[in-house]
Amino acid sequence: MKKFVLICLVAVLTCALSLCLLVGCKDSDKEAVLEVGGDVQLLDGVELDYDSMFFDDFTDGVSKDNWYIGKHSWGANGNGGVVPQNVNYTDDGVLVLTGNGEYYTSGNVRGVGQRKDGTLTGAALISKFVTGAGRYEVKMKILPRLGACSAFWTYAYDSETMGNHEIDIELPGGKTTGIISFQNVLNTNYITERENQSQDVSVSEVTDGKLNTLADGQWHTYGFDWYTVENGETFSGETTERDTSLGRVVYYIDGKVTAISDVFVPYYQVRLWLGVWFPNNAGFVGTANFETDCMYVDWVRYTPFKNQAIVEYAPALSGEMASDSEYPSAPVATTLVNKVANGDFEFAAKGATNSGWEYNIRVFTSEETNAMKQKIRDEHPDYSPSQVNDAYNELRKQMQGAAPSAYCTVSDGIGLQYSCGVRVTQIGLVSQIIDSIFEGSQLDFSFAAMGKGTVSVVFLGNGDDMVGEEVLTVDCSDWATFSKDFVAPKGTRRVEIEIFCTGEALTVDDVALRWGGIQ
Ligand SMILES: [Ca+2]
Repeated sequence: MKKFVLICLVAVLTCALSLCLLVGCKDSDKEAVLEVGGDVQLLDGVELDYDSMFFDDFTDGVSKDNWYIGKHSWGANGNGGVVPQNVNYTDDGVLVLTGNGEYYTSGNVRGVGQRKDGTLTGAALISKFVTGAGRYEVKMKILPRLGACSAFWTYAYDSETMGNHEIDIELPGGKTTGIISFQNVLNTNYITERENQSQDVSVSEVTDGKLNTLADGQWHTYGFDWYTVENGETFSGETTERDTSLGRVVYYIDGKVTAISDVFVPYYQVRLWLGVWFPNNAGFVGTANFETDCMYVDWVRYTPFKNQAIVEYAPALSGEMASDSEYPSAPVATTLVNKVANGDFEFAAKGATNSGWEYNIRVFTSEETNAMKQKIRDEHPDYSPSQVNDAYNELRKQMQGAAPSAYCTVSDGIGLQYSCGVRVTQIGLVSQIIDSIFEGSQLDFSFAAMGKGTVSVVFLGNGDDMVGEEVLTVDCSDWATFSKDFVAPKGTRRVEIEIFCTGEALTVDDVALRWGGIQ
């Protein structure tokens, strides 16, 4: 018996020892392997050139020495371009890049592309210096709405060779699955417009579920390491022709590798770009169904690699740039972004129609049905039950056949202090959908109202299934302010604000859903 125990013990120890050796071996292997989901690290033999590092934390605003501010447009489908008015900074050194979506109506910003009304206008900085192989990093909060492309990229175009030397980190991703969301990021490198590799990466997959959405209102560091040559490869930088499999681009978020590309790696000097723009292409980044939101940048860093050849090139500027007087001259204060488009209803005074609000007719509640039938019975005591039903059905048909404008009015003079507001009567339903609000989002909902009804935030999940609801009840004869803080429940992917009347009328103004991100 003792002998048997001893044999077992020896066997267990031997197994444990060999397991340790195996694991140890694997661990040391892993340190040398650069893989998707692993930690970012430099390729063997490559060193960072700290002496030539560029770093900007925007503490003194936007440096005229370092950056151009874009004032032009690009993109096949037309937009308002990128404009200097959308570039700002805070007194604690955060660059604020504003994007105005389809529901922008305030009219102070004018577009410089096909759109002139301020809709689909973004913001971009373009480096005055040129860069090459090296480590590129940006600490930012992306603009968390669909339709706006938050991006960090390098770019040079050579019309003689049709060379398009470009490396992109773009959000939101999802174009390969058709589900555009901030759960994906796009990592793309090009050497010509057609020769590119685009990787549409699920952030959750590469972080083992630690990070599920990048629309979380938190700082993340996005970066890529651009190698023009790897071990065993040679490239002198003196020719514009080369093997398309040379070099490597390693993309990462918060130090975790999201994608690696070893084809179509650029090899020209480029400019560094940073910004938010509107591709106006639903299949690429979704539709910009919002009014205004922001991308925030804490800092940008470029650290060249030592001994990595590059084709020397001075990339032409691809459009007009802001004049010195158009640079932001004083810091701005930032507040939590109001996710509601045109919550003050003042667009009505300007004659705008594409405001984000929708006007519909809702179904009757059972209480309303009962009350209507009772009224018919009271007015016609001689009616049989089927005659009451017929009369009710006729009335319902009439009411539901009307135009929504019979029950939903947006106009001047009915809002707070005689401003513009919205009034809902009978079976009117005023609503607005707000995308990219995920579970755990901290929300502060508020509005002013008068009359009788409800104003709700409905939480929608996959397939727009309702996963929760916050209902605020209004019953007052004069204007009052209503507010409530809450956290988006599990499964939330977007929300809908719904305004119902439950009495004579409900008038609402200054609707705000302020988003504090996911804590
Ligand atoms: Ca108003």
